[in-house]
Amino acid sequence: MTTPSPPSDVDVERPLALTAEQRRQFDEEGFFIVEDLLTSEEVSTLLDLVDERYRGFVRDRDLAADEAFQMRNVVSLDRRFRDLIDHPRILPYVVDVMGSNIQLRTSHADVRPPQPTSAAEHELGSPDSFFPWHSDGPNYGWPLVDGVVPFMEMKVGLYLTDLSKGDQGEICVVRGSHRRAQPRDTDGRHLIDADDIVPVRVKPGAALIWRTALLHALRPNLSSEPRRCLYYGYHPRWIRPSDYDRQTAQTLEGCSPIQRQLLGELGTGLDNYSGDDPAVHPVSLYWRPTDDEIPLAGWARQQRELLYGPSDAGTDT
Ligand SMILES: O=C(O)CCC(=O)C(=O)O
Repeated sequence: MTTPSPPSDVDVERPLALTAEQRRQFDEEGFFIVEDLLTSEEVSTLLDLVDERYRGFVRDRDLAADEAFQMRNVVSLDRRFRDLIDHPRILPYVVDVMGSNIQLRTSHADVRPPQPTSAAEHELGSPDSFFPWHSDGPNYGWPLVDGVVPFMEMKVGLYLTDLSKGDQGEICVVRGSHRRAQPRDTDGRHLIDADDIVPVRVKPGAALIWRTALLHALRPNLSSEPRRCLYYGYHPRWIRPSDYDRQTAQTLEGCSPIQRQLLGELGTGLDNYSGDDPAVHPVSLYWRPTDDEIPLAGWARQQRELLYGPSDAGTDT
């Protein structure tokens, strides 16, 4: 199979952050890892924040103290979660792989407290395990091309606890599964070559940049520490987000134009989604945005000029 083509506003020749090897891994294997993407101070702040919010949910929703819990749309819970959407060390990777006409599809914090050893009795990711193999997608599925999901979205996983030793609740991905049809046997078990399973064993502060079409599952957390991590998913603006329709005024308050874009608004702060002449010539600003509406495009161009000097190619919008 040939390497999937990137979206057209991805400038493969002049990346903002991606190395050639990361580009290859992302296309062929579906993921790459960036160690130490977050500083230890950032990790510690985010851990405190996740713990504080988790305690609140345990209290308000009467969760069992050892219950795994996923907090969704965390950008609306705290500015510090919100401000990760355009973190200066993350955004260049996101733009390199998805281009600039993008927005946030989802943001979540996942807490997985220690589990009993019985959690390891089921085969990794089997339908009867605590976290079966799946790839992310909407109900009724993505469109398929020759049985394969085209490139629709990516996620950044940010790991806040140690996952380097194994059986600490680490995510496992099936290398290259985004490029194949995903057959199952008659019991619904995914047919996976064990050699393709990659446990993401990393230290706190590492990031996983991955195509969500990859099959993924979790190892049990048999350590004594709850596993905490964050995921930020991005996709083109002409797809609908999963965590929100419109973010609240409170979440949008004080956002930069780029943050407004990433939160599903227009960078201008205006509400004219059908264009300026909707009665005669409606034009969706999801489809036909300008640089003002998607300020990420101009930002990307500026960053490339700083890195590579001026170009008249104009490839990023
Ligand atoms: O790492 C996790 O807890 C779950 C990750 C996952 O399934 C996802 O982000 O889609």
